Amino acid sequence: MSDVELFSFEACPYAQRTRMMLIEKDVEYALTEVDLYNKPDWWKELSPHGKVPLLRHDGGIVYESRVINEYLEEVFPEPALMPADPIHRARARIWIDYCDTYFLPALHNLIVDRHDEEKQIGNHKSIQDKLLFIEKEGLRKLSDGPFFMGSKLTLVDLQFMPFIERFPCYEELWGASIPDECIRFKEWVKAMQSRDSHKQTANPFEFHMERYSKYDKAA
Ligand SMILES: N[C@@H](CCC(=O)N[C@@H](CS)C(=O)NCC(=O)O)C(=O)O
Repeated sequence: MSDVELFSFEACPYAQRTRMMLIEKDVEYALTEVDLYNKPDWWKELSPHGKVPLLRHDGGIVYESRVINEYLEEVFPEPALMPADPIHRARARIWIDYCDTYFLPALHNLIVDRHDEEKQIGNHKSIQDKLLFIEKEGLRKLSDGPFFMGSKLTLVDLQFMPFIERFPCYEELWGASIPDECIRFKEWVKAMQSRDSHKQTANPFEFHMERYSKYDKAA
């Protein structure tokens, strides 16, 4: 039996990517919660940059959620969570990258500019444009769904889902919205919400609101 330990934080969407991955792969693992507000000394020694998630497997350390999930895909190949043929694998990587390089920074700007009404108008448009790009260039062209790459869930779906779970807070607090044309996107959300990996790792709207509301109270 392999020895897998995940260092995580309940509210962290990046760590949730990896918790979902381990559930999808049906890998047994030990979960260690790290108090990020009061980092213990052992954590500072273990983690090079202090961020969760961090995976320890057979004595080796891996960090960065995307790299951890790719590593888990290699060491636990079944069920496969990447497409088999190279062109589809490349496309999956393009969308995994799109999430972190384009989509997440757009969401993050909503928090950064929360006190600037003018900038928020641009931020709302930017998020809508990105969701439409995901809908038209991603979901509709890649497959018939319900997942990004087809009938089977892949790492692409895990990359996005924790942030979409939190999207209602971005709507409620900072005025983001999903365009009506994002039909496939909404079907994708439903398909993801029905996965055990999501059900077992998701937190309710109120849980996320409590955390995100703190930004609004801060200067
Ligand atoms: N790029 C990283 C981001 C991880 C990250 O930002 N984790 C946050 C919690 S959601 C964290 O550990 N923050 C603690 C810190 O920055 O000191 C990944 O994908 O794993």
